[in-house]
Amino acid sequence: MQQNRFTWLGLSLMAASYSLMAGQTIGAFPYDMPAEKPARPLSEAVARNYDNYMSPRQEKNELYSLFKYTKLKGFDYNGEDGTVSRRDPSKIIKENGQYYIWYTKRHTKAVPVGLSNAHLASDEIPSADWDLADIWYATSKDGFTWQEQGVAVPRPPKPQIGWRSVATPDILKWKGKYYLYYQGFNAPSGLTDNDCPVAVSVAESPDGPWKAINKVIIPNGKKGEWDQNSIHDPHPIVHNGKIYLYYKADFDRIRGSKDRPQAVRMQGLAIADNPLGPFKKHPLNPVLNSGHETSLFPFKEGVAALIIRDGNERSTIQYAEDWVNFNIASVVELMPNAAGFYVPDAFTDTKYGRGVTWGLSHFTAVNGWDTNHSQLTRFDTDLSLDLHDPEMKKHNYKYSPEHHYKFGLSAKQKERIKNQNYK
Ligand code: AAL
Repeated sequence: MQQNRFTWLGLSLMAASYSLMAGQTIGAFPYDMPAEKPARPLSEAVARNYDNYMSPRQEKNELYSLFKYTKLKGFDYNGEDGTVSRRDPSKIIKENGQYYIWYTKRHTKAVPVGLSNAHLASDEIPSADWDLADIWYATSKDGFTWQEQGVAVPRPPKPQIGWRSVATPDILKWKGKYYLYYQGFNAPSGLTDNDCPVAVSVAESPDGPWKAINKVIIPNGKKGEWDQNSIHDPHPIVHNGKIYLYYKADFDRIRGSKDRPQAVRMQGLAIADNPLGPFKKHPLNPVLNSGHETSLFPFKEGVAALIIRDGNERSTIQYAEDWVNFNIASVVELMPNAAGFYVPDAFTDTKYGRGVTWGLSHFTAVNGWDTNHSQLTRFDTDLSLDLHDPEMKKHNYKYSPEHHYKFGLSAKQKERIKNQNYK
C-alpha cells in the first residue's frame, strides 16, 4: 500500500503541475468530502486520510473508538494498603456459560520497595508490584461482578522457571486444551533489570489443574539482540493454523544513565505449529515500534493492536492485514493499560475477524507509590464490525479544567520558567 501510494502521489503531483503550468486550475477540494479517494492531486495528509484509515471520517472508522471504564465488583484490595495487587489481565474467554480471566496477583506483607531498591527485596519483601506473584483466575456471568476462584499457576519451587514470580499471563485454547503463557522471573525484578523468559502451563479445563512445563518457551534473544533481556506480555492468537504469539521487550536502557534511563519498548512476533513450540521469531522483529503491553485481536483479514503508553506511536490502534506490517489505523485517548479483551474469535483461526467490545485492564500505583498496588477495571469500547455505538465514536472526551490542573508544572519547571521569564 505504501509504495503504491507514493507512486500515485508522484503521478498526481506531476499531473497537477502540468495543468497548473498550462494555466488550468485544479479547483478547490469539495465541501462535500468524497467518500472515496478522489482522482485529483491531493496533499500527503489528505491522501493519508484516505489510504491509512478505515474511513475518511473519524466516527465511521471501525478501528476508532472511545473507551469507557466501570469499577469492578468482587475483588478485595485489603483496604488498598499495597499488600494486595491484581494486574496484567489475560484475554477473557467464555466457557461453561461464564467468563474466565487470569491475572498477576501479589499478596505480600510489605509494599514493593521499587526496582531501584531491588537489593533490599527478600522472600517476603517484593521489589516490584509484580514480584513474589502467582497467577490467579476469576469467573463472571456479566463481566462486571467477578468471583475470584484461586491460584491457577503458583510460583514453582527453586530452581524451576518462575520460582521468584510468575506474572502477566495470557491464555490460548488449542485443540481442546488450555495453555497459560506467562513471564517466569528467576530473580527479584530490578536486580537483573526486568528480565525474564516466557514459560507455559497446560490444563484440560479452564478451571485447571495446571501442569507447568518447566522449559523456556520463548527464549530471550542472544546478547546484543533487542530482546536479549525481556520477553514480556506473551499474547497468543491462532492464525493460518498456527500460533502467532506477540510479545514486548524493553531494550536500549541503562538504568541511571543520563541519556538512556528509560527503556525503548517494542513488540515482536514468534510463530509455532505447536503450543509448546518451537516458536520461530519473525525476521522483521520488532513488528511494532511502540507499546508497553501487548493487546491484539483479529480484525477483518488482519490483526489490530492497541499501542499502549510508550513510544512514538503510543495511544494509536494499528492494523496489519498480513499480521506483520502494521500501520496506524486511529489515534485514541484514555486507552486501557494492559488491556485483556474478550476476543470471541481469538482461537477460531477466523478468516475475517469481527473485532471487540469490552475487556479488563489495570490501573497501577493506585493512590501513589507508598501503597503501590494495581487494580483491575472493566472497559467498554466499539472496535467491532457487529456494533455501531455512536457514543463510542464521539471525536474526543471533554476534560474539566481541574483535570488539566492536576497535571500542572512541577516545582523545577516553575523555577525554570521564573528564571527565563525574568532574565
Ligand atoms: C507490565 C508488563 C510486564 C512487565 C511488568 C509486569 O506492564 O509489561 O509484566 O514485566 O509490567
